[in-house]
Amino acid sequence: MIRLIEENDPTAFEKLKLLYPHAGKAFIIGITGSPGVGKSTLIDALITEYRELDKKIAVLAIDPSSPFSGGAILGDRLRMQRHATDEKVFIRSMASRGQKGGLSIAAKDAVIVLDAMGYEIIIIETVGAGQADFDIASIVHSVGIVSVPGAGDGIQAIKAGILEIGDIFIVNKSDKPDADVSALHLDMMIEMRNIPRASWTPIVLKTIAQNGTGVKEVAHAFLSHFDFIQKINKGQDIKT
Ligand SMILES: Nc1nc2c(ncn2[C@@H]2O[C@H](COP(=O)(O)OP(=O)(O)OP(=O)(O)O)[C@@H](O)[C@H]2O)c(=O)[nH]1
Ligand SMILES: [Mg+2]
Repeated sequence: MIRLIEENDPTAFEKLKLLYPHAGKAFIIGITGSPGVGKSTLIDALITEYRELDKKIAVLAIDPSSPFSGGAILGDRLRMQRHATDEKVFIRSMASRGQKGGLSIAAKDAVIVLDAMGYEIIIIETVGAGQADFDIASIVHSVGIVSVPGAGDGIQAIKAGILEIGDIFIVNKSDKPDADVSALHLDMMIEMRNIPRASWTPIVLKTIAQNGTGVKEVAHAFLSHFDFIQKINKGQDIKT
């Protein structure tokens, strides 16, 4: 089905309509950040955490920049390979086949397929965020922004507009110097966001994805955020 969606196959839409009633249960997480910050390594470690909670989990690695499955995507697969034989783990990459903006729709449709198949957690990895041709925040329940320490204040990597869409901020590679400074700086920037009182306050966490340090906390932070938005949705149901 995902292949049909990717190829814009005319039969995909009819088939999706049949799947749609079976979707709507999954928790969809977006993981985004600059190239090389450790998104795939972090997701690999998150798979381990969620498998420990016996969650069925799918990962879609999105590559908006290249029309073909390039090296980066192969890298993604390699980094998550240890889960390849786990039948409750599904890992796939999607590339844009030229149609700009089409990738968001294709990814949304792929999520419906995975959701209907009973994947309880679906993680979408994408490079960068807020890009015109791939709007991750509109597809997922929770957005995790991955950055690394250093590079000046560590925030330079987080471009304008990204701060607004993040629910969980992850300072990965915190084995490197100045991780605390970067985390603190993020905390300050979030505080300045001037968030309404009743809404979710973003969490900043430090990880060393390579050896799994801090990843359990990230896994639980996402689940807490999902709980939070479900409660809000229920509250809205009661009011209306
Ligand atoms: N020192 C250190 N290196 C890490 C850590 N996590 C990941 N790396 C390394 O950083 C490099 C990039 O990791 P990836 O997981 O491929 O990063 P990515 O963000 O998915 O990269 P793209 O998908 O290409 O944007 C690899 O060499 C990893 O081994 C960490 O916590 N500390
Ligand atoms: Mg990657």
